[in-house]
Amino acid sequence: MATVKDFRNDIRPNWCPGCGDFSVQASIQRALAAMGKEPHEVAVISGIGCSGRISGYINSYGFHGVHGRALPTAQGVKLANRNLTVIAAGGDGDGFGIGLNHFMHAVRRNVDITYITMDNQIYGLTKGQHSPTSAHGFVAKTTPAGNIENALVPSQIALGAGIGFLAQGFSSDVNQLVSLIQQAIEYRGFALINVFSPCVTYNKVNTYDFYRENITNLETVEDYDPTDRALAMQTVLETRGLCTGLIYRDDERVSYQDQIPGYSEQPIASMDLHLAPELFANALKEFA
Ligand SMILES: Cc1ncc(C[n+]2csc(CCOP(=O)(O)OP(=O)(O)O)c2C)c(N)n1
Ligand code: SF4
Repeated sequence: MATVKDFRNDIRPNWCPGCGDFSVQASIQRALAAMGKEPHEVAVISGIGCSGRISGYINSYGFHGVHGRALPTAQGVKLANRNLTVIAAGGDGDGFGIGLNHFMHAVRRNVDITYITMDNQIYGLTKGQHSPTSAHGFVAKTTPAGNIENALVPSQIALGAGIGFLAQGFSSDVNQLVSLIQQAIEYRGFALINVFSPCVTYNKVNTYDFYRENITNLETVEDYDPTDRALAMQTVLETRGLCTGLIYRDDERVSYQDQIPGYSEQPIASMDLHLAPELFANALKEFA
């Protein structure tokens, strides 16, 4: 059986020391090993950004794609090979800026994949511009006098769009994140885990201490019921999205692939798609 070590490769992440993304990488590896997965059973598909590099740092199938486009690729991979555990990953800019349209449609469509966003409320890779999740008033290179736009709150958008599984984690709480990733992978449908993952180099406001002081951990809230959608919405509104744990889960929703008429049990990836010579010759004749 694979261990955490088997999900590691020999590529050293070039993230800054202290970057929250290290914990996300370790949590994914721990969750996969704890679930008894093997590296060849997993595909990690990422967008562009510091966080997007994560697909290269996990020993599994991987695809480091185009900025904002991790989700369409990940959904395609899952539909072509339903036996794979598919994890899409990227930053808040990748997922909720340029990729927001794909996010809304992935929620609506409900293909069985897990999406892990590393939300540092800034563009890290391109060296510190404000992002869609940056707070109003936030000072960045692109907003020297303070951000005049309001922040987009991923949890509110996800619930509003009708998501079936929503959780949030924090890079400082690896045990919680490992458990959330396992639950999200087990969930049969589209699952989002938005992780508060500090950028220690460019964001001096949303630091580890900031999150420690401002996050409400729903696991400590008595009587919180993650199956109650109205309560989930009320909670993300009241906390302005600054809450962690399992926020909402709907086990009644049916996944996309479970509704495709005639969807083959055998993945395309393992079908013998070779064309018999006579069929090929006949096909050529049609163009003669
Ligand atoms: C189509 C396109 N537009 C813009 C860029 C430049 N770009 C690369 S990463 C990025 C944003 C990175 O921020 P985020 O997605 O939040 O990830 P982080 O680096 O913070 O992990 C941008 C704007 C690009 N690579 N491709
Ligand atoms: S710039 Fe920020 S997000 Fe990028 S690796 Fe460094 S700490 Fe992480």
